[in-house]
Amino acid sequence: MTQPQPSAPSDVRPAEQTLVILKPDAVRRALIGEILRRIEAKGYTLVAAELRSPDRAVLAQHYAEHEGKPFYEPLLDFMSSVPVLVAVVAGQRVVEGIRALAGPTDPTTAPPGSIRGDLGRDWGGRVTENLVHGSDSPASAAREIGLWFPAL
Ligand code: IDP
Ligand code: MG
Repeated sequence: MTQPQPSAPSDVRPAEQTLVILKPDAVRRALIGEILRRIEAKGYTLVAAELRSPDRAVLAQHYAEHEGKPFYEPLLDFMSSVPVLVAVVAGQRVVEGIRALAGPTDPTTAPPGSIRGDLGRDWGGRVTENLVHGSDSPASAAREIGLWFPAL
């Protein structure tokens, strides 16, 4: 009887990478382990992870698309309030996979089962605290990984 042959590496689509940030509320609430557990349980791979106290300049570049919005300055203040866990995560279609795991921006209405839906809520502040950042497209992922991990 013939055994099934293992797939040749050429049968596997190349892995994609995305930038994930566990934001100050995740760090403060000691949810780093729980959030990384969900990412690993989904099957994605950590390529890099580091606790960082980012410069305001890095945060300004990271959130450049939001410059001028009412929550922009509070967002930068919030993101520099406590060290954040910045990570590069890899896997096929990981950009959309991490966005799905995180759930939509508003934690009050984010579906149960998602990180924001299960673990987040409205705390009444000027910034929506929603625990986790994930790049919103492969192009954003490449830009953000280049910003946070220029050596990768
Ligand atoms: P995303 O993190 O789901 O991609 P974005 O629209 O890119 O959401 O916004 C970046 C971050 O800015 C959000 O995750 C949240 O922390 C904050 N934010 C977005 N919209 C608002 C708002 O209307 N009020 C307060 N904070 C906001
Ligand atoms: Mg975004």
